[in-house]
Amino acid sequence: MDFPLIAAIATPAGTGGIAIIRLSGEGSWALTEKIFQAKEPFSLKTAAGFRLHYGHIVDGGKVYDEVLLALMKENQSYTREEMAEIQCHGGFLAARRVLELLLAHGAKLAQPGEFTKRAFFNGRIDLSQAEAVIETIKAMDEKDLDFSLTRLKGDKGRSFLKIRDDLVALIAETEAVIDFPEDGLDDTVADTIQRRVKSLIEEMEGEIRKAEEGKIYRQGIATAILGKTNVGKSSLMNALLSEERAIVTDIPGTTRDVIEDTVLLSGIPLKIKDTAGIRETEDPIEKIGVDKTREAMDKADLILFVTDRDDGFDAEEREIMAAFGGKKVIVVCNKSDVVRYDQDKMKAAAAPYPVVFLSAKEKQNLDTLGETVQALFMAGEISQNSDEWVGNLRHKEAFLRAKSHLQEVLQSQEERMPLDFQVIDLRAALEILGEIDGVTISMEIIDRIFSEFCIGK
Ligand SMILES: Nc1nc2c(ncn2[C@@H]2O[C@H](COP(=O)(O)OP(=O)(O)OP(=O)(O)O)[C@@H](O)[C@H]2O)c(=O)[nH]1
Ligand SMILES: [Mg+2]
Repeated sequence: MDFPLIAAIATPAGTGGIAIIRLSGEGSWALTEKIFQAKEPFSLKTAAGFRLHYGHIVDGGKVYDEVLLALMKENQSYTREEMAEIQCHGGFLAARRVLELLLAHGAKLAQPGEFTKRAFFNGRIDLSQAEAVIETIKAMDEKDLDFSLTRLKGDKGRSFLKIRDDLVALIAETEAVIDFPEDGLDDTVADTIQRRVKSLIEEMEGEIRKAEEGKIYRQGIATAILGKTNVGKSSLMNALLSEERAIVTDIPGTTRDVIEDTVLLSGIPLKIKDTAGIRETEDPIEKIGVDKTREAMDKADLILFVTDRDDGFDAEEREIMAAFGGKKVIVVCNKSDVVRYDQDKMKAAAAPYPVVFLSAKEKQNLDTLGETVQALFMAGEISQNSDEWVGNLRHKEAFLRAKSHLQEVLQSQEERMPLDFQVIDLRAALEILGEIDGVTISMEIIDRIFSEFCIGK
């Protein structure tokens, strides 16, 4: 494809050692030749790719900056186009001036993500790799970074490729039965299709779960610590953070405002909110706090419900618990250093929620809480195998749609519809899987993906 010559500053604005300006497209080298004065004589004709050339950016006798110039040949660059990168002095002005000069000489300012988009259109990377570029840049957590880097390598994972291969094989075989009906659609054929579709559905569910787990590593689990006043919510927050973040006193109603921070518990990031203890109160400030607590509860993916009574929950607590709905909840029986819990009784009262007995003050048994979170949110596979490809939410959504087509196949079978109908759904599922690496995808989705990029990438 023929794209115009583009340029952009690839480093963030602000003070820094160097700033890098990128150029991509046919004519990149010729344009730099117009404004670059090399220290050592060099010619574009003989210049090697991937080498730095020292010199100055000069135009009309005016020196713009002292720079290093890197040249990359077509097919040997990030975009697969001819590229140049100019390393000039950091800070806002130097790079800005050089960029403006390039624009004055005919380069177009690059859109966000345009370099990576070209790498995609020019066939160097697939769509899932392009997404991995942005996810690598945005990664906030080691594990998240590992996932993105695996995807960036283009390694889609054996599981994904196997699903696709199995589906292709199934389509081919089903179509063969349609083309040679003399072989007949007997029950064994139907059974085979059913068995294979079911196993494909299972494998897709595995991918969906992994993508969800990936989201947890990307964004953290939104967690709210809830409970009555004085049960030790702020103490639990502090224990998890290993710092005295929230004020702890023996006066009920100490916490008035929601305090938020992020902790890693058994390697899982939690975005924790410590909240005001829930109770009926006439104090207007505390009332606002309690309202905020309810809001935090609504937004949470995980609730840590703290209690310190050894004889089950009281009426007030049961009222709070009734509002949990379908959320994931762990009941934390705190102060286990002084409270003598009847563990079986507490577990029975808390059912169906799991119970952890711990002491926030003495920092006892916090690991068990981590293990319980892990059991609730992780299938346990990816946490052990960080090499595994983990798709993002767009991939998850694609697997969900593909899966629903496979369910249609089972439905058609049950209704004894002709095989042609089943093939239509199998093909639809395959087409949706193609969206994951961009083999079959609309411009609209491509634009949406690249709109998240920064300029210069
Ligand atoms: N012995 C013991 N005391 C604890 C433990 N956790 C908290 N406490 C004490 O319980 C009291 C209340 O603790 P906080 O952490 O302020 O309780 P809270 O739930 O945040 O209270 P409010 O913010 O008022 O709702 C303090 O005196 C803590 O020292 C624990 O594990 N063991
Ligand atoms: Mg508190």
